[in-house]
Amino acid sequence: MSYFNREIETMPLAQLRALQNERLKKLVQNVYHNIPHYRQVFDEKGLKPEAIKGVEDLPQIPFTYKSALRDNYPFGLFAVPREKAVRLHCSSGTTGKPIVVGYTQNDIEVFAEVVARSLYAAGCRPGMLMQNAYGYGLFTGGLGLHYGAEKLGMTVLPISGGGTEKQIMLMQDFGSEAICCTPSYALTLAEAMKQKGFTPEEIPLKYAILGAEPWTESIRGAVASGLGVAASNIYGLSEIIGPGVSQEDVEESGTGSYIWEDHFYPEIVDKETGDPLPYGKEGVLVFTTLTKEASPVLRYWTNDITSIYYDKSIKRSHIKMGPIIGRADDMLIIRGVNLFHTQVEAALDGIVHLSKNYQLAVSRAGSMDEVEVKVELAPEVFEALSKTTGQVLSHDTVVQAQKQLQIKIKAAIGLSMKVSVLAPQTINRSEGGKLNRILDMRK
Ligand code: DLL
Repeated sequence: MSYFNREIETMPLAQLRALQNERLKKLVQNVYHNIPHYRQVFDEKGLKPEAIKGVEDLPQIPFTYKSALRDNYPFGLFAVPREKAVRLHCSSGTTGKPIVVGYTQNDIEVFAEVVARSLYAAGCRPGMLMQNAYGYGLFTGGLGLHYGAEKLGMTVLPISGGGTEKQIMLMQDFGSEAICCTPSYALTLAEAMKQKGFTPEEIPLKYAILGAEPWTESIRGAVASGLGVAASNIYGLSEIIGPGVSQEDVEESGTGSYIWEDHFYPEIVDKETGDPLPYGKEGVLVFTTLTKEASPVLRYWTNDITSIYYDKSIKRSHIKMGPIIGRADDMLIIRGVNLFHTQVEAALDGIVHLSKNYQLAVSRAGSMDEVEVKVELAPEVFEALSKTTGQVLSHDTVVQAQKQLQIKIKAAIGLSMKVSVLAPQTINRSEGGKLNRILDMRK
């Protein structure tokens, strides 16, 4: 099959709704009869599965929170016997135990299909060489992108995350045309290649498919100029399927990412009341998996904050979502001020000596919350300074950059924060290459 999947991706809205309604009715019957948790949720509300006739009835159904996956660990939310799942993935939970999701053979095919669609939208074509630098393993990124790229007919290099030297060597030797990784790793690669003296024109990459953590237009700019690529956003979460829930079209850059709504039905709801919000309003993103067999979910509360909207001047009929501007559970309240870490990222924009690799360390001194912004120096600045002084962190240039950031943060956000400038690669990355943006030491 070829991707673009014209029949599905340009399906008239009325037809798409009819398809969603059909799928939803089946899904509700399935979860009611096969997952005790959902039967209990429905019974407690006195809600009959037959009452759900289409997507407009979804608000009658209570949300599914991460806690439901945790409480039913490991396989309690499966709609099929564990033996029918051909694969399991895990993602970190709020406690020590991860949350577990299963995939039937058909789920694996749907997963590959939505990722193949996504990669096509990102500019990838059959025959191109894809360097897959997402972590392979329990994380959905590696295998998710892998199967999708194969399905599209690409040549996949399953190099996984890390090992920057080898990434660069194989990229140059093999001529990788596309790379998928986290935005922070794309920046690391760009910095490393610059240090080695490569110009963007000497890098074979054309496309970068970035996701698994929030990022901004300023990061897009840095990756585009550093690697000489067109970078697009891929979004997803384990509880829904993994990467490929939504994807930005490379030719519609900055206008949002298409949600493949024949499989994943989105809603935006108020983060306090749970009430549905109109298109274009920001709130918590909620998903219902319309076709998942092993781990279906109804109204999964992602905690991701964004908006959804139909964009008329575009190639596909599916709804789009904006960038993730924060997490409902990640929003910090610091001395009464609401704070998203992306606001600090925006303040970093234009401070050339600092990289975009940062972390907010939140602590409490007495009753006052304190935020320390830890930010890594740009590698080339670090190197130049080490050569001249050997005393990187007290150098004037560093102090200046530090002050500049402090002043910008105060002006833009209204908070005074301590800024610490660190050597490159000193902030911890977690499994999958993600940089934890918030280190909350108050709890
Ligand atoms: O991160 C799946 C994925 C892999 C997506 C590779 C894209 C590429 P989880 O580990 O379950 O799954 O984490 C899901 O990561 O709820 C968001 O908060 C965040 N996230 C994922 N993609 C994006 C993105 C994978 N493009 C959680 N922009 C989600 C912002 C993202 N946040």
